[in-house]
Amino acid sequence: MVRLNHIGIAVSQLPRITRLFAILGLPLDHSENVPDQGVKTHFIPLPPQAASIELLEVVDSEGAVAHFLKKRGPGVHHIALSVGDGELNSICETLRSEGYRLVYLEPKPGAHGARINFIHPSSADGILIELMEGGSS
Ligand code: CMX
Repeated sequence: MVRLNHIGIAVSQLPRITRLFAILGLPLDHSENVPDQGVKTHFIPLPPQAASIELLEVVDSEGAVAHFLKKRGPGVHHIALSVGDGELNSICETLRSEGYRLVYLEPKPGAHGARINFIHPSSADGILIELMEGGSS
């Protein structure tokens, strides 16, 4: 079963946006470095904790989010969908065989210990879609 996991927002002023969400009753819950992705991720769970808002703070100026911020400025960066355990490889294979462009040849490690890959925005109507398998949230 596929379900929404999080919406990733590229941020340039972390305290400014976390203050806004805190005022709205949505405090930061979990922060984690994901060096492979060039970011520190900060998760704001959404009731009933089925999905999160993920704030993406750049820690690698050569990473994908740094590039996005330079080109487009802060804003919604991607949507993330969780797939069932053991389904990521076959879903990626199906997508490839249907002509969709995936960013990685093989899934990589993401936040919460998940395995991740991305559908390139050029084959998803301008939306970067992260596919996730496993992980603690
Ligand atoms: N959403 C929509 N479009 C995007 C985009 C995004 N997040 N990022 C880039 N694009 C657009 C670019 O603006 C460009 O558009 P134009 O051709 O119209 O100018 C187009 O995609 C192609 O860009 P590109 O030159 O091929 O590649 P980029 O260097 O911009 O990188 C991408 C695009 C998807 C390959 C890169 O962002 C990537 O590798 N993403 C996967 C990793 C990632 O995003 N990690 C951060 C999240 C980590 C996490 O959640 O833990």
